[in-house]
Amino acid sequence: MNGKQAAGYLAADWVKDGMTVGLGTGSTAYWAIERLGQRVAEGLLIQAIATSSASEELARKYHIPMIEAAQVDRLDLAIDGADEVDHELQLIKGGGGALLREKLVALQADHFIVVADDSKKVDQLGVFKLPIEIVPFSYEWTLRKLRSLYPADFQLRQQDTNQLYVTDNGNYIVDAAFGRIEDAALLAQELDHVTGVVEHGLFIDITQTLVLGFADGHTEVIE
Ligand code: ABF
Repeated sequence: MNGKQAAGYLAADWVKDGMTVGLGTGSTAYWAIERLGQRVAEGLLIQAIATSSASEELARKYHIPMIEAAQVDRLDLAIDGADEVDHELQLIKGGGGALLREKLVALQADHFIVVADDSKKVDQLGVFKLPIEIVPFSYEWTLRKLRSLYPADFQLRQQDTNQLYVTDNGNYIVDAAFGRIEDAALLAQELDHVTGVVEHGLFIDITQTLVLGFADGHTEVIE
């Protein structure tokens, strides 16, 4: 069992009968969904919403009962991966492009659990490029605005050489190379106020539990 699987499997144990659960995206959340599927087959009664079509498909494959996100007013628990996590459990997410739905799901959850292998743990956020979702309308203006505000390198994410990446919500992603983010909470607040920015991958004060998995299969729980 590798670190991602160990973390995903352990996090799935937090789920109890009767819960409404948010299912994350990525190769670590994958294992949590698989383990939940096994538990559902053993009789666990839950309902779930997913942060991406890939996770929804996986959950359906495991016969996890799925409901519409719009039918949910709160979630008991959500489990998702991360691209970076610091000592205060602040995160960069969105490498997979699903940050908007991931943040909506995380914010609705009474308990948000991040699953990651130990390579995601950092002293300071920012080596991983921060994904920023922007609306296509006047996107060049939004990009110029971001460049005028920060000395970081901002690149529109490409799907391939001729095509921009488009999110599940029909928006574009800008990947911002900050290097080191000195004050992630402040940057998050500032980005919240840039017109044209829909959402960004800084998840500040949202995580209650980090389940970290290591290559030898052992896990560490940080709260
Ligand atoms: C999602 O998947 C993201 O927010 C993050 O970009 C990514 C982490 O993926 P993995 O677990 O595959 O490293 O949770």
